[in-house]
Amino acid sequence: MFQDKELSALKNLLTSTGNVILTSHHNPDGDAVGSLLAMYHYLKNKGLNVAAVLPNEFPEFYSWMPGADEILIYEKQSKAVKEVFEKGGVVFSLDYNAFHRVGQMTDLLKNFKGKYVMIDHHPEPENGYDLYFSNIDSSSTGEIVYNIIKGLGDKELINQDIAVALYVAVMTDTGSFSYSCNNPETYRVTADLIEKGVDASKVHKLVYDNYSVDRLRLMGFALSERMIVWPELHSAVIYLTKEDLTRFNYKPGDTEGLVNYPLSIAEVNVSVLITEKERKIRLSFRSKGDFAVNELVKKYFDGGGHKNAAGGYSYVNMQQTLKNVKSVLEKYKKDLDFKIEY
Ligand SMILES: [Mn+2]
Repeated sequence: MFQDKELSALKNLLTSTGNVILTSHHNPDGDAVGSLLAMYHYLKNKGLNVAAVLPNEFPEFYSWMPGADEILIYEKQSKAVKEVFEKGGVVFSLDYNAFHRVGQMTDLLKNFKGKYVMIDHHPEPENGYDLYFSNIDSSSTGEIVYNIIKGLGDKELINQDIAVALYVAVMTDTGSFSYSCNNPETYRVTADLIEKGVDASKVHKLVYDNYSVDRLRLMGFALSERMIVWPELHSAVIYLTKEDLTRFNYKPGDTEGLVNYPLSIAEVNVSVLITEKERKIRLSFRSKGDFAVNELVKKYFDGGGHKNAAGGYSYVNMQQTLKNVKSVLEKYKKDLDFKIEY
């Protein structure tokens, strides 16, 4: 997948550096945590001095993953993280394509005195990196990490811990192999990971059958009380206010996957999850077929992402945000009127 030139540049970078810092994006998902931990174990086993850093806490249902307790969380351990960055060396951006995606860690990353490597599958990677492993056709960053390790001739170094981390990355970023899953290569990688000792059904249970009572009730409430369907726009939104989240003792990750549920309605082609945060409103878009939500989000909601999954922000109140979302979708009314057929 990647050229020898890039791989040998990476090899040189790794042999010449004394310090590696692995990072992933704000509000880390399974691909962020999985690709981070896979690289962490791999480089540590290679004898490198490596730190794994996340801007804020990952969801509790990833805490069972081997090495998860060794990840430094900037929000809680800013001093330790700053010390790691002061050492210089190489910083890796896993599963994100622009500096600002690390939220509160952005300045730290920008002022870093060392080399930058991006490993990611989002479109339009930002300039400023020394080395790119960017492929938008990969199911996940985890799949790219697998190909890098293999490309470096270290396939036999993929042990069970690395394989499990990579499997979590692929599984979560494909919605358990239900989207971004048309490339046979993804299954070759997955088959290999299972051969390395991944118990696929157990991993699925650990990630998905790990709800708190509050989380499941929040989901029920969201679907029955907070979902609006606009049949003429083939769209549905779920909106959750701060009060709603507090009522169900919201914890990070509690709304993960919720945005996909309205898409299970036959006529719905776009689903939007709108959640009220401290000083802004977060929007998460999902779509079916060829309707590209990343373009819409980039144009109107200060964000971006993949064709069928993108996220952005709104800086007005919830009622106004709902109105804005509806009027933006109205602009796409014609494009939204389609049916998935065999
Ligand atoms: Mn990803």
